[in-house]
Formats: sequence, structure tokens, C-alpha cells
Amino acid sequence: MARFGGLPRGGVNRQALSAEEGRARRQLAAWAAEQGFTVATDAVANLFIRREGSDPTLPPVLAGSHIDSQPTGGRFDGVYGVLAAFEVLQALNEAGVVTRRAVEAVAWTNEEGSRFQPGCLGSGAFAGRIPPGPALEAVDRDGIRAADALEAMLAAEPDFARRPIGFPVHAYLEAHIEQGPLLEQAGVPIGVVTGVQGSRWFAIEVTGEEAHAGTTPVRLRKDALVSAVAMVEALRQIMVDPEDLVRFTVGRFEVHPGAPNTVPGRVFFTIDFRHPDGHTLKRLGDQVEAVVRAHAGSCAVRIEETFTSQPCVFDAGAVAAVRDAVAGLGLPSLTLASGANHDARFLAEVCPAAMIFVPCERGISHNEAENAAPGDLAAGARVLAEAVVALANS
Ligand code: HGY
Ligand code: MN
Ligand code: MN
Repeated sequence: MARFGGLPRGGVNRQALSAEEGRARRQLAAWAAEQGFTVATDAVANLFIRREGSDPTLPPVLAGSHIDSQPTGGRFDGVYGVLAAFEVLQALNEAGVVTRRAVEAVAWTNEEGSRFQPGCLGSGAFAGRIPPGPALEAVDRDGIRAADALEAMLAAEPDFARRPIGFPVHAYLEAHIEQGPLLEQAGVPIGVVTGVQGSRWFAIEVTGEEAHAGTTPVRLRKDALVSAVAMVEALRQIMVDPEDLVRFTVGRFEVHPGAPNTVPGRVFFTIDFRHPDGHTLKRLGDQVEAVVRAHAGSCAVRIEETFTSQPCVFDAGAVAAVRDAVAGLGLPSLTLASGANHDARFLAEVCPAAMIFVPCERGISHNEAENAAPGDLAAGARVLAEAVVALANS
């Protein structure tokens, strides 16, 4: 799968609704056909690979993640969970196991939110938490609308069955690399994940006035860069946290027109703010707009909260299914909450959901150097298989 959008340094650029992602989907469909699985997609391009159970009337068990990546992403983020789910289906074929409920491997659309904000478009729409219409109006850096990229993606897949967005699901499990250092530091192959911390994303546009760098006195300038830098510094001050639990990131900061001798007339930047506690997420997140406006200087400001996700605790029954699978396989494990956001956070709104983490080298992710050990990846897939089968027969 890393061939699709593969980068020279070993990572991937397989962004949501891109041609590379379309080719990766086609590859999954080809593997599915070899195994006799059926392939379906919905109006936001969530991809479902189905293995029938003995009772087709029962809501299925879903297992999966996402195959879209960051622009300089790693070979494991997301796609590991989709391939682990596919491995489970294939292993059931090879073992001749018939589960009571159907089991479906899922690739959710636009989990990353790097090309089109917000992320978790597919799982959020499936869970009825993100209205697809407005989200599909998002435009990428090249001016392409998400709706148009989606239309092109679906037009290339006339052979995939079509489904409505959302249907009853018995349970959902997601295997994923931890994207942090805890499992590697503890020296254990498996993380039993209890929930996901809260996230709030903002998009800020600061508008001043382009002017000549050599002739324009400071007192007459409306310098968007000076105002934007003051905003970021002031925000960083309110986000200082001695416990180091606050996660405050300005990942995108664009200066226009970007000419050395023109006073910047416009700056666009993003905020990714996260915290495990809902009260802190509200207390600090609700200050963002006031701090931004207080440092606008002579510029105009447009601020939009583009993504909001409260901290979530996974269903105890689903977490127990993971824990039982780990115990049954005699694997050492660590119990932890997820600092990264995942599709499971939205599935948790509509069915029992839980996650399985495996270590990644030095906790590095959203980086081409992302790496994971085959033994850990296999252990994670085996835990997924045992937990999926237990849930599919419940
Ligand atoms: O941003 C996240 O937490 C996820 O990796 N997309
Ligand atoms: Mn991911
Ligand atoms: Mn990611």
C-alpha cells in the first residue's frame, strides 16, 4: 500500500480523495475480489469490504481505520488498521471460520483533515455528527473542492455497490500505531485503548493591506504578519501548561503574497488544540477568539472553529473484548488513552467501539520516518482477530 503515494524518503503522500488514494482503494477491491468479499461505498466514499456471516440480518462488526495520509505521512498511520482488518477477514477464510455476524473491513474517508478540514469526514458523517454537505465545500490549497474530488473518486468506482451513509453496527474495533512513545518505553506490544482526548481546530485569517516595504512608514502599515505573530505568541502564553497535557499546535502558517519587498496583506493559520479534560478544553478553547481579536492591531480577522470533538471514553464491553483477546493470547499490554484522534471516536457515538495500539519507533508519526516492528503489527492483528470474532459471535 505504501507504493500508492510513496515518497522518495520512504513515507507516503496519499491524501484524502486523491488519485493515489483511488488507486489504493482499487487495490483493496482487487484483493477483496480474490477472497470473495463484497465491496461497497457510500456517498462520502467510506469503503466497506464485507465477509458474510451465518445470519445476514444481524448488524455486522466493523473493523478498520483510514488509508488517507498526511502530506509527509508514514507507511503505517491508518492503513495498518485497514490492512489488519483485511487480514482478519482473510484469516477467517483460510481457517474456514463462519461467524454469526458479517464482518466488514472499513476505510473511512478523510480521517486526517490535512487536505480538507475537518478530518474524520467519513466516520463523522457515518455517525451523523458531521453534516457532509458543508464539510464537502472545503477547498484544498490548489482550489479543488472536496465535493468535486469526491465526485471524481466515486465516478471511478461504478462497480462498487452503493450504500446509504450510516447503518446499524454491532461493534467497531480499530487497530492503529500509538503515534506516541508509551508502549515502546514500557516494552509491550499491545495498548488497550480506553478513549480519545478532546480536540478543537480553528482557522484564522488576518487581513491587512499589501504595501511597499521600502516606502511605507510603520504607522501607516496594516501588516498581517505582525498581527498574526502577536496572536500566536499570546495564544501560546495562555496554553502554557506545567503538567504538559495541553497540546497546542500551529501547523499551517501562510503569508501572502510572500514577496520579500511587500508588506504582508494576508496571513492564514490553523490551530490544533487538544486536552483530555472536557472542562479545560472548553475553558482554554473558548478564550481563543478573544485573544486573536485582541491582537489584530490594524488588521481585520476572520476566525472559524473547524472541528470540535469532546473527550470520549470507549464502551466498557468493547474494551473488555480487546482485553480478553489480549489475555487469551498471553500478550503483555498497557492500558492508555489516545492522544491522537481516530475514527473510533466517532463510531463510539453509534456503537460500542474500542482500539488496539501497537508501538511505533520512538513514538514518531506524521513523519516519513514512522516505523513499526512486524512482530508488533502481527500481534495487534491477532488481538483484532480474536476480539472481532468474539464480538461477531455475540
Ligand atoms: O490528528 C490526529 O490526531 C490524527 O492522527 N489524524
Ligand atoms: Mn490515523
Ligand atoms: Mn494521522
